[in-house]
Order: sequence, then structure tokens, then C-alpha cells
Amino acid sequence: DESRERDLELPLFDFLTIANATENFSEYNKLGEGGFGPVYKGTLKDGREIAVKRLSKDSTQGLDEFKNEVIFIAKLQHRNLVKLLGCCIQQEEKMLIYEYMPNKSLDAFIFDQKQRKLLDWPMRFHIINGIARGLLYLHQDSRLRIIHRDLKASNILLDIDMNPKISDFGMARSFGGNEIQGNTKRVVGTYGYMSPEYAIDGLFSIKSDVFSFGVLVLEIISGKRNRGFYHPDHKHNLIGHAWRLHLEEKSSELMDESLNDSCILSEAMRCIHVGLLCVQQSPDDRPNMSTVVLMLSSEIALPE
Ligand code: ACK
Repeated sequence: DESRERDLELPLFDFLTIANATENFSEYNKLGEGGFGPVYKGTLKDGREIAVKRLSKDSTQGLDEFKNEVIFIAKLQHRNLVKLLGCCIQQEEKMLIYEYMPNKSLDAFIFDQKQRKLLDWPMRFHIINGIARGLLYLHQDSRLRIIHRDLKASNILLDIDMNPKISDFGMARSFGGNEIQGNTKRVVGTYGYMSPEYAIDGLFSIKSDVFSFGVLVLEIISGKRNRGFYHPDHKHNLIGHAWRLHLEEKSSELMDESLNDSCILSEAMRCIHVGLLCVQQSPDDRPNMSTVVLMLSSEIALPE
């Protein structure tokens, strides 16, 4: 049982408690800039390590994202989603308090040559499977039915055991009843991870998340950023084609990296296959996340 109903009452933290924990939001404690403001590391009096996202006061768009994040993530509990411990809303201050993820984001592990060495094949599979399960939970849970809309390597955080956790729900949307896709004039998200129908027409659905997931899988497997294959007009989605060529070209390199073990090789091929299915041009051709999870776990055969 990976998930359970969560009390909607989000714990409120006192401003002074958070100021003390982060040494008054010192630069030294700053982890980086998040979507709506700086993120700080802190330690509570009981020793628990936290990450604090502080809303910048001058950001109105940030306020929307902040509210969105509270609305969505407060309801979520799953081992592959970053856990919101509470919030602090006091006078002008608005903050979200999360569990601290000591291994930070997946982005560096994929693209930084030094860190990539730590990401061996079993670890890559573990991370891909974890992200798939987290996304399946968002899409499928009948209470939630959430489209993340900004799935990317820098939004996947890693805990001490390298379990992946999806974070950043500032752009998430829910879809209820029979409604299976939304339409927006304000296309937000990240260059290189956006599906063609979303980038061109602002159409988003669970299948646009599936596309981003596919990009992520191919990036994890190959260490190459999708951005290089991205064509902004997106009229013809050549991404799958470009990836195929790239993977063929690099296959000897990929093989050298310990892919001589036949179990690992077949799992890597499985991941590549799933990744390519997910980045197809037409949303209808992409599998949904329950199929993806089954394909990854080899419980259903991959299509020829
Ligand atoms: O990629 P990073 O090192 O991981 O830099 C970003 C930065 O803050 C701005 O988002 C890091 N970050 C965000 N949430 C957490 C968290 N819960 N634990 C640890 N680091 C975090 C993120």
C-alpha cells in the first residue's frame, strides 16, 4: 500500500521556527532558486532536515503557483512524490516546508559527467520505475487525477537512498469526470520536455505528461539532453526519429558501459523502447502510465 488518504489539514509552522531553522534565510543555507522564489535548507529543533520554499513578495504569478502547489500537493502521499510537511503563512510571508532531499535533483546525476558515474544501470532502472509509479499515482488516483505539466529532470529529487520523488506542482492541473484534456493560452513548461500538441496548441492531457516522461527516460538512459533534438515549430515531431538515430550511433558506447550483462542489456532496451513509445507525435499512440509501469516491469510484452 503505497498511498493513503492524507489529512487535508496542513500543519502550520511558525515564522520564527523556520527563520531559526534556516539561520534567518542565510545565503549559506540557500539551495537555489525555485519556480516562485528561493529555496533554503533548514534543520528543525528536533533534528529533522527541511527544505523551505519562500515566496518572493513581488511575484504575483508566484502567488498563483504557491496556491496551486498547496492545493495539489497537500492531498498527495506517495513514496515517489516529495512530501510537504507544512506551510507558514504569516503577515507578508508565505512558505512551503518539505522534507529535505539530500541527493538534490536528478538533473546533475544525468548530465554532470562526474555524478553520472554514480548512476549505474540498476540505479537508472530504479529511478525510471519510481518516476513512473509516482506519475501513475497522480494520473490514476480517483481523488487526484492530476496532470503535472512540468515533468523534467530538475523536478525529480532524490532521497538518501536514491529514491526519486516528483516535485514542483506549481503548474499542475486536475482533470475531473469525463474531461480528459485541457486547453490553455498560456503555455508554461520547459523547452525540450513539452509535447507537440501542448507546445503548438496549448492542449494538455495525461498524454502530454507521458511525453515528458518519455523524454526523461531517454535522457536517463543516454546522458544526452533532449533539447538538442527539439524543433520549436514542432510541426513534425522528429524527436523519436532523432533519438533512434542517436541511440544507434551511440550504441557501442552504451554497450561499453557495462551493458555486457544480458539482464541489464534487455532492461536497457526495454526502457529505450518505452521511452520511444512515449515520445510519439500523436497523444493517442502514446501508452498511459499504467501500461508504462507494466511494460517496464516486463509484465506485458512490448509491441513489435
Ligand atoms: O537541483 P537542486 O540542487 O535541487 O536545486 C534546486 C533548488 O532547490 C531550487 O529548486 C533544490 N530543492 C528543492 N526542493 C528541495 C528539497 N526538498 N530538498 C533538497 N533540495 C531541494 C533543488
